[in-house]
Amino acid sequence: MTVLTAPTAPIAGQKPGTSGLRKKTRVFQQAGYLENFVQAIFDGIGSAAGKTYVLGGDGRYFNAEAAQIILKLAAANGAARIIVGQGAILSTPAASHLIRLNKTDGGIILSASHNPGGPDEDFGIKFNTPNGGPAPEAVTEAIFDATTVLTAYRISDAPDVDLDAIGRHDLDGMIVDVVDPVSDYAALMETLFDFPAIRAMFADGFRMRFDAMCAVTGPYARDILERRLGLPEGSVINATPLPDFGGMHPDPNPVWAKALMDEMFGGQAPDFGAASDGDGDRNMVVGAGIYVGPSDSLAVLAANATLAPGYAKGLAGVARSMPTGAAVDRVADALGLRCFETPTGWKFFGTLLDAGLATLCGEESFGTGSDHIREKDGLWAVLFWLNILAVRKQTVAEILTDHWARYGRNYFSRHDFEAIDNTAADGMMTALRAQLPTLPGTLVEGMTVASADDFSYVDPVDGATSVNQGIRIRFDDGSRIVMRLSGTGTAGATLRVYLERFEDDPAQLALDVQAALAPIIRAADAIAGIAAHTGRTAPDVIT
Ligand code: VG1
Ligand code: CO
Repeated sequence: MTVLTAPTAPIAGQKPGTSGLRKKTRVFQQAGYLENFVQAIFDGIGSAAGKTYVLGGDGRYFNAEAAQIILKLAAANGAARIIVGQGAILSTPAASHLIRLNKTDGGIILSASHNPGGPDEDFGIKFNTPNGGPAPEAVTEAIFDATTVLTAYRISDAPDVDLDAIGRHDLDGMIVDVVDPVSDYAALMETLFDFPAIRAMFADGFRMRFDAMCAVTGPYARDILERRLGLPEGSVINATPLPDFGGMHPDPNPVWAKALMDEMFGGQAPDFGAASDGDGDRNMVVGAGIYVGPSDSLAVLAANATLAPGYAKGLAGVARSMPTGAAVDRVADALGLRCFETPTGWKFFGTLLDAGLATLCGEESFGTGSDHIREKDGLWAVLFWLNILAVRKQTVAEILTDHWARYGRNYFSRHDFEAIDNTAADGMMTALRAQLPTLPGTLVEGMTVASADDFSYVDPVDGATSVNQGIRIRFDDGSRIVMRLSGTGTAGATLRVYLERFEDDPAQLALDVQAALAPIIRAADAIAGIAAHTGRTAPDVIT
């Protein structure tokens, strides 16, 4: 077997976004596209020589082929060892855990997360650093820079490795360890949560539905919920990962997980429902007849954290992304915890977690996690909720109602306008930025603008600065609008509008969310001219 040096030329646009490089699958399948980017990862981080990496993905179309290509590139670049999930499957949180557990030099995760999969849908690739977390901006920039100067990639012409066979394999002198994707992750969960209490609750007849959306969490949820915790078989549905996610859009929100929502709001609703996304790092939790918004979920976990054995000592601090609702800030205030506000994307939590400044982190986009790994973690959040329910012996509705009565309620919603023409979206954001200096003091929809800025972040640990992270408009009653363009889409631009209003009047805690936010929704259009710039009068997705 020989190592080939294949001449290549830079391919434009290989710039990682919020979470890795995401493109249409057919783009990734173009000759040299994946090869170039992976070679750039190795070049961007110095070299792969002698290194150990974790490799796996969410099982979407092209996952298996891409894994074989990456193994051959790694071998030819001199990597010592790759730890691969069986069948090239690893959820993003499980990959993060394996990187940390095995003290590897990082990992490569194949996923476009919540984006649909298939030949005409999306594919993605992400590099995680030795702490198990998504590469910070300095690293993704170095990788991008490397893509722009490539002249060749190195690849082995060895035959494919049998990734279905657990055990040690050899690829041109590089060790390939194929491991069970679930067991180490499940063992970690057992150290964090009160499994006996959850098992007793299930044995008592507690009913739960978990919708794996034909994505990667099926095997994890089956092993942990059904096998280890005794949830009746069949409670986990859509549990086999499929290359096209069975045609589902594996984004766990009320719109895309509609079947679960219908069941949870129907006559025979289970006590608890949950869903996860393509790569297993997002979660949606639902009680019988009540939906838990992600910003509220983070706050409830923070307020009840000490009920879980892994967090019994209390939290060092909490962190949320800037657009996320501020419900957790109120819990942090009450508990005397530091609360950090970071740009969108899990990579910004890494330094805080590594420095021990934050224990729990969360994003409004159905992501919650902790310092147990360096990614958000869907099943972890579900187990955390189960632990709380098992100890408090209350319903989800009771827990949420109690929470709002105690801390007040941050009504929150995100409106997404998808696949907008790029020029129109950029034009709108430019016009909005130009207004920022003159907005304060103006009256919109009966509210006075208190401040308006473009969020810049200076990492409190390493001083790294990130600018243009989202427009924030704050009103004098504490309400807020945030607007930013997505960094994970693959077609046109996606405008995200985040709307928030705080309420602590006991008579106003159970309003319909969109009704509660109506003036703020109108104000967003009045200020930014969304309809005028984009031609869109209503969002495509409301969460
Ligand atoms: C979105 C979410 C962000 C999340 C990111 C990756 O980014 O808003 O909160 O961290 O996806 O999540 P953007 O730039 O499209 O708003 V995942 O589960 O897609 O890795
Ligand atoms: Co994801």
